[in-house]
Amino acid sequence: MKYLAIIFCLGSAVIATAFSSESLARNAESREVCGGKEEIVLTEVADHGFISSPGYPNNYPNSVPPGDCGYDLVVRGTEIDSVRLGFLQLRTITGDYVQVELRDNEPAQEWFDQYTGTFDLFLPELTAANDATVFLQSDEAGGDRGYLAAYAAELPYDFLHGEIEVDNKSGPGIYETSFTEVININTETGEITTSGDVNELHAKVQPGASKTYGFISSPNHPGFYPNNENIVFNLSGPAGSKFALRVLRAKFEPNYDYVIVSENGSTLLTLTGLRSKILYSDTNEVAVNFRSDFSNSHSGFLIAYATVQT
Ligand SMILES: *[C@@H]1O[C@H](CO)[C@@H](O)[C@H](O)[C@H]1NC(C)=O
Ligand SMILES: *[C@@H]1O[C@H](CO)[C@@H](O)[C@H](O)[C@H]1NC(C)=O
Ligand SMILES: *[C@@H]1O[C@H](CO)[C@@H](O)[C@H](O)[C@H]1NC(C)=O
Ligand SMILES: [Ca+2]
Ligand SMILES: [Ca+2]
Repeated sequence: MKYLAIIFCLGSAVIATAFSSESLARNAESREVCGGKEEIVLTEVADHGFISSPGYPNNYPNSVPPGDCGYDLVVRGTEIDSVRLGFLQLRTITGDYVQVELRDNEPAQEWFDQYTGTFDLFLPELTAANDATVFLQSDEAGGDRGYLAAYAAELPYDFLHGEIEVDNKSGPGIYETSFTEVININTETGEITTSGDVNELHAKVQPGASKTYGFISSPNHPGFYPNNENIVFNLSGPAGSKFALRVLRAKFEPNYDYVIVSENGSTLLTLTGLRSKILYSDTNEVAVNFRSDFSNSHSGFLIAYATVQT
């Protein structure tokens, strides 16, 4: 009786049919915590976002049963067939865990991983699969921040595997722009400003559900970026915080187009060609500089950023 009332409140046919009647009864308690797993469908027009444990960045609740506070990431595009998943923070304590399930078709394979502990600086690798399930389970006492993860559909095959064009440029790249666009992203106030065209800002920064995290990308991503770009994404967070940056996609003309991530004037990471990576800053200020020269472009980058309190 109790669980029927809760399903009625949710009004979601998808959640109701995802469980057999036995599992509904078993999960009735859990529905008071999260209401079951949420299905997230990735398509060509809705292909990236964030998932987190309940309450993140505050501590997750106690007594969350397995499978309740979770997400099923399902790819249903005509040109895309898998999802990339990258954690930006992952912290649980003994008795609690985050479970990650990855499934592939052709050949059919499944992987399960459970994470208990503090994974700052040692986050799991970026993974890709046809679909993914992520959920948190907790026991009756004690908790931590839980997790924040970014996901993005893998780009269509041609984008991923197509040759990176290298023309007969023999000298250094020529950067014909004198204008540097500075985009200031403040994760304390939530303010995002640009010295460039504010109407074009949405093509380079997409805030997440919280002001403390979001995505930055090359202009027009996953379309090809323009030549002669020079953009500095200036990320600043509250005193004492750090930034986690998760590179979900990166494809550039090698050597001539690139992203440099720096902190207080020192380079933390250079991205050119094709590469994926997670990194943490030491401080609350990070600059991400994207540059392209006068010719040849690619799909560019998609980076998830998050202010994390450790
Ligand atoms: C490649 O070289 C040819 C012959 O030297 C030249 O005509 C052409 O403009 C070059 N292409 C590029 C993109 O530099
Ligand atoms: C980057 O942001 C910080 C903090 O808001 C600010 O002090 C600094 O001037 C900004 N840098 C640029 C190049 O605008
Ligand atoms: C930034 O670099 C300067 C010069 O290298 C150094 O004196 C300063 O302590 C650094 N600041 C931080 C916050 O690391
Ligand atoms: Ca616990
Ligand atoms: Ca180029």
